[in-house]
Amino acid sequence: LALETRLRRALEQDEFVLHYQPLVALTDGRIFGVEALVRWQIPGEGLLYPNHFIPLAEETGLIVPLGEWVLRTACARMKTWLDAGLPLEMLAVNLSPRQFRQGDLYERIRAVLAETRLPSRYLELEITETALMEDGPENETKLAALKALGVRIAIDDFGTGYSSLAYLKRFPIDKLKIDQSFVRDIPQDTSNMEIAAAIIAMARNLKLEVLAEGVEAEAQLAFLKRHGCDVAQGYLFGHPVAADAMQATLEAAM
Ligand code: G
Ligand code: G
Ligand code: MN
Ligand code: NA
Repeated sequence: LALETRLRRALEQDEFVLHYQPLVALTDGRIFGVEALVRWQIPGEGLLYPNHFIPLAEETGLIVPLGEWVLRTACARMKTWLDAGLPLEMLAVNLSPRQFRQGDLYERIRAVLAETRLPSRYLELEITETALMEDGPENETKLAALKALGVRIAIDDFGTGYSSLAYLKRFPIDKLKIDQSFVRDIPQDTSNMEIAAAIIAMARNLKLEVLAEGVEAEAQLAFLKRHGCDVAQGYLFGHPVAADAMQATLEAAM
């Protein structure tokens, strides 16, 4: 079967799963949040990672129902974790460019929050620079509406998109997520170190939170801390894992 047909059927047959990766505060090392990351559990086969199916889902529009499933599933899980008393402050969910373009995005997000009874302040939407830069003016209104709803906005893969930086002062953004390509070769790659340090400094001056992605080594962590990075994510702290495993980790840390 063509991948598109399989993808469509997978959605009907509930073959997607969410993994969760810890978001860690660098001040005290605490897991304060999680990012939901989708995987495709093909029956009888292994887990398929998003790089293998998100682009096609985006192209075919299947990302809209898939993204809605991700949002609903992640919000519902977050609600059970909060009800269980786990000390989480944030759930991050990725929005694809096509999802962000939906005219009724605000209504859809509000509906999922109402349905799952997750207070909006716990939800952070991750949007890439590229998505934000498409179509311009109405995006400002769209983000303002989402902010008024109480959700938070993060720029994912910051530094890799085509952007003018001017949007940082126009748009109501809460957080920059420094792309892992700038973190990967710290402390060998001095250009990456300059870029990471500059993004952290800029974010702090603009009163934005800043998260470093892809932190794998103690030397990277030390560098990020020294430069005043708030929060981080990466294999050093934890891989993305299934919901039950994430819950066990969170319970053990209580
Ligand atoms: O773990 P990782 O392989 O999950 O993710 C690879 C890429 O897929 C990242 O760019 C990530 O943002 C994207 N991705 C993961 N989960 C989702 C999702 O639920 N929706 C969208 N749109 N992208 C996702
Ligand atoms: O684009 P986005 O930031 O949503 O995607 C996060 C991606 O980065 C996922 O594929 C996730 O599995 C991956 N990831 C998370 N932590 C690390 C890390 O420490 N190293 C590497 N190489 N990838 C990571
Ligand atoms: Mn992300
Ligand atoms: Na990223």
